[in-house]
Amino acid sequence: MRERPVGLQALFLASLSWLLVFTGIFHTVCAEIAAGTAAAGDIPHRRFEYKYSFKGPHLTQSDGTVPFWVHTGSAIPSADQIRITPSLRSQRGSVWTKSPVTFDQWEAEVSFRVSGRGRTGADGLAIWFTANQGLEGPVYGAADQWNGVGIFFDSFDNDGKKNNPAIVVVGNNGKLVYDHQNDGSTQALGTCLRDFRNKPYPVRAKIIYYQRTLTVWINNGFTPEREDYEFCTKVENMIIPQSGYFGISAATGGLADDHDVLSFLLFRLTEPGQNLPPPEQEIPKEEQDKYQKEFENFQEDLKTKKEEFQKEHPEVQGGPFDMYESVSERELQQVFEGQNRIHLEIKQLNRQLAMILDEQRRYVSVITDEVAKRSAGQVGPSDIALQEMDTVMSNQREILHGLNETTFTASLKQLTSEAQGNAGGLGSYETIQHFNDIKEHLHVVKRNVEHIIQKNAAPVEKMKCPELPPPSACLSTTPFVVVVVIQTVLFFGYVMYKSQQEAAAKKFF
Ligand SMILES: [Ca+2]
Ligand SMILES: [Ca+2]
Repeated sequence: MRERPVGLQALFLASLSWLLVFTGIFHTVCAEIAAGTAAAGDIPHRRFEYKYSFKGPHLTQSDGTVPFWVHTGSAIPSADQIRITPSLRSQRGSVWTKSPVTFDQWEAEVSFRVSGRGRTGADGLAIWFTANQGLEGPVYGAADQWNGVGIFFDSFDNDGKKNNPAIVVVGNNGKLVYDHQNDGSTQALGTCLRDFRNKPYPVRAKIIYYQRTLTVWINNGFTPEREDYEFCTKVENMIIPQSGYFGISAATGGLADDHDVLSFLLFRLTEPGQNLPPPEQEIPKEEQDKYQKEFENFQEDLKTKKEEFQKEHPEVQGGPFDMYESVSERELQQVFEGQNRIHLEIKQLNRQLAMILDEQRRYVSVITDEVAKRSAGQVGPSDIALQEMDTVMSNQREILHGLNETTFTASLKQLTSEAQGNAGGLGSYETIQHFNDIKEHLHVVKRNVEHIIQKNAAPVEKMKCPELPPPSACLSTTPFVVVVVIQTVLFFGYVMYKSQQEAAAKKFF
């Protein structure tokens, strides 16, 4: 009969494995179809281009320049941002990539702050992609008649239509002169109203040029979330130069704002199915030498500063870094050892208390049994014994309760004394005191219990002839009462005898 189920099981397993294989194939096919759908969709490959990017916290080199970028006018790079203009009147500044971008689809993420004390500011900030660097000029600090595209963050309402601050996209083939008086509204390819001034967090703009469409997304600086973008505008069928420079410029006028750029990150976009860009080529020898020199300068500087420090502080051995390290290491070591000691002592304490608690519980359970038996089987004679038992019981309960509390108190006291740096002397003394107290209590309890048992043991023998209750007035019931009393006494005697035997068997003394 066992053969058949095994055969059935094998058949079942075989069909299950085939099912799994088919499911696997089905899933693979589905995944491929899904991938195909995705491939046909719009998710481009994205690669970070460090040569067209900058970001803090080490934005500048020792000579104050930004690697791969040039800056002009009022622009001042520092470690974590580039201040394109300070909030002073009639300032113009800009930063531009040193080399032109040679790929035609990209995504730029720009993080900046426009801040000023006035309710309105001026003039604004512009992000550029142009065939040439517009190093100086009247359009937000950059050259007019540009060839390419400018995304303008226009703070000041020149035409008085109460539609500023606004974001405006203006394309130019190199011939158009910017219509400043109308805030470029006659030339705008796309626009959206956004207040980008004086925001708690940096404002972020994401500008994507992909499949001949320029899209602008804005994070309005109310949250620190990086991906919290809102759609601003979209320009379709937009032609921009094959190769060009990225730039950021800003200008102030009669009113002034600080225009600070925190980061510019550029990503090259490649359509799915197209060949991925070749890996980054070696940095040219000239640049390599320059960065090597930069590194050597930095090391030299560090060495000089170390020597100066040692000259000024000859008492410090092994340099400042070694000293700080050793101090922190020592502290850590001390903390570690202290914690370890506390942990061990608490563990030991817990173990001992658990043992005592265990013993206590045993006492209590034995006494409870005894009391239960007595209250069930005894009539009258050992009320006093019962009372004593109750006293012992309540004592026991108190001790148990006390022990439970002691577990925490002792641990706490131990911890406190350790923390106060008493080296555990006081703590251990108190602990010993506690244990002595507990021991004493236990002895008292033990004596009490012994006393009760002895006291009870004696009456059991004597109680073979207990005092009979006063004869009832009703004669007819007398024989009945006598029988009942004799039975009760016999029963009680038996119970006592049994309990003594049990007690002896348990050997808890
Ligand atoms: Ca304006
Ligand atoms: Ca306006």
